[in-house]
Amino acid sequence: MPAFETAPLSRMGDAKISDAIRDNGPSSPTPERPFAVTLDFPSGSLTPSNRIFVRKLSDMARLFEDQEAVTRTLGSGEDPLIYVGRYAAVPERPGNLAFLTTTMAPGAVGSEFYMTKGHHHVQDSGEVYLGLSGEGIMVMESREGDFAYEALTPSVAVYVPPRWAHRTVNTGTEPLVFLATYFAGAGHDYGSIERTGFSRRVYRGASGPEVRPPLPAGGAGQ
Ligand code: PAN
Ligand code: ZN
Repeated sequence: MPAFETAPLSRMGDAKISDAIRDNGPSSPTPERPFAVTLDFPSGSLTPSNRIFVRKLSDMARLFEDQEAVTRTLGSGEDPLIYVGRYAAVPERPGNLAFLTTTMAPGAVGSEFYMTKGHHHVQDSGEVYLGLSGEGIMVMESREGDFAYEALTPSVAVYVPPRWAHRTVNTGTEPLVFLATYFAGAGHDYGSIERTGFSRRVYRGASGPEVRPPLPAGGAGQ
């Protein structure tokens, strides 16, 4: 089995991902009036969408456990798309509620399923996720070291309390699509997860997904 599997872009929505940027993209004018967007559940397309961002393997290479598989794949010239995010046009400032969809390809790096980078919010605040399509797991870990996980599937909403880092994992064979909404002034802290990681990862096991700590070198998951 190849270390990486890629999803056809046609199943990831219509984003022009080659032009996509995150966080410094052009913003729509401040919406001072109510507005509505249309969600396409199977792809995560948001119409109209404001900013779009993409994460490829090279954007998050250090986060996967199997660094040999990462190096092998990037060295061969492949750089698989892991996920795409599409924001509604809400300015990221206190008082507003930001919301966006994420569409994650199915696949794995070695035996570790594709996942988001994962983050804390700079200003501790809660967040709600709603599963729209596909099958996934959210792993969450508090600043105090408590760990929890929940299945994220269509029609399931998961609440992330303040002070809990969160990461989403696609455990299925189709794109995982979900909506998230959060305090727009919260900010995203990726650095602490890059440094310390989560205490448990999500692996493709013989009889389904396994949420567990990495095994010692040489064991499964390496
Ligand atoms: C989500 C995430 C999104 C991408 O909207 O930002 O799924 O994951 P990363 O931000 O970890 O790359 C969210 O939790 N926003 O706060
Ligand atoms: Zn978040």
